Amino acid sequence: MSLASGHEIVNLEGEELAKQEKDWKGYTEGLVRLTPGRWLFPATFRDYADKYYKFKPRTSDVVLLTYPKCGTTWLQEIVWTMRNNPNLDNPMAAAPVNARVAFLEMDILLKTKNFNIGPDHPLMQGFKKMCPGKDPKDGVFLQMTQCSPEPRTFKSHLPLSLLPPDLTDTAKVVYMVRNPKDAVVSFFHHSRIFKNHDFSGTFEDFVQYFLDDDFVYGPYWLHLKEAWHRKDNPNFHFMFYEDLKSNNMEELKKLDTFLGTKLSQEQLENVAHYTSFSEMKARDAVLGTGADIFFNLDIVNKDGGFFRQGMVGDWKGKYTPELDAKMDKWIKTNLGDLGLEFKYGV
Ligand code: PPS
Repeated sequence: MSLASGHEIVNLEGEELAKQEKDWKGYTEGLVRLTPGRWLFPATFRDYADKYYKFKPRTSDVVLLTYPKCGTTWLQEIVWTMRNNPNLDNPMAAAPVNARVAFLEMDILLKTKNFNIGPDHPLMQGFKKMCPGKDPKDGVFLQMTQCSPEPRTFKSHLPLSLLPPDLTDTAKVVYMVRNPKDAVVSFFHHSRIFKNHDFSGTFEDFVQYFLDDDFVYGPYWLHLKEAWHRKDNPNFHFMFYEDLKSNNMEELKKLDTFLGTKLSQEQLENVAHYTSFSEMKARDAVLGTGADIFFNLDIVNKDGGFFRQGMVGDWKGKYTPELDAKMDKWIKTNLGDLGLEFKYGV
């Protein structure tokens, strides 16, 4: 079957599927592979792929893109606060960040047997309020993205080749990347705490999936390269998690210029403080009440929740020397002459 984006989509079958099913118990409806690119997604992607590709961006939209675990939630809170709450007096800020900044393709991650979100769940209540009269069967998160009040700020982890082709001609797009060593450590934790992934293998297994470009949302490099090639587009702002961490105010000023928010120094300081790791962790406002349905609480209680470390260089000591050498080789090969450099922490 061909998608509107031009990709061929097939169900993962046989040994390939068996391997995934052994380690990832959350993909209860199977997986699909896209060509070209070898993108891997839960099978639910098939129902939505064309809707994402044909999504109508608006000139007032700001779209936040990252590969998973590269700091989108942080970016969501920063950009929403810059656009809607620079004086920290907007009552809407009390809502979980995911209810203010819609997550375009979250339907593909939640439409699994593990998540029977009832009509009373806060997410469904939020949907009914934001999209009155709409049928959740047509996509809760897709429609929340469409119905978000203007100016819309929304996020996606999809690669640019699966998003509307006119996206960067119409909307403003911010892409943030994080060094792969920290991103993998963060993704490993995420895949264990979130029931929709439910990864049961070891860290070594996990890294191998990453190196083989063989897990959901992969391949990391193609995702990044598609974005890097747009970096000179005036509607495109490319940034690094590590710079946002080490040079926060400077990066906020660059964002302010790009977004045209024209914030004062005091407002920028409000944003910096409100979106710091400690403040966001204290609010723990990713999904809000009812989040326990998404998380494996045994692992959360033992190893921590969504706001884990929020730092650069946490990967150190997590990789065996052999695994680290493999990772270095993989990074060197893939970086090639791209002209992009990562910071790994001291
Ligand atoms: S997701 O689930 O893919 O959308 O995750 P994402 O938000 O992209 O990335 C999660 C990591 O970002 C860290 N984080 C932050 N770091 C610094 N400052 C702030 N304010 C912040 N908020 C979230 C979060 O802790 C995850 O990284 P790790 O390394 O796991 O702590």
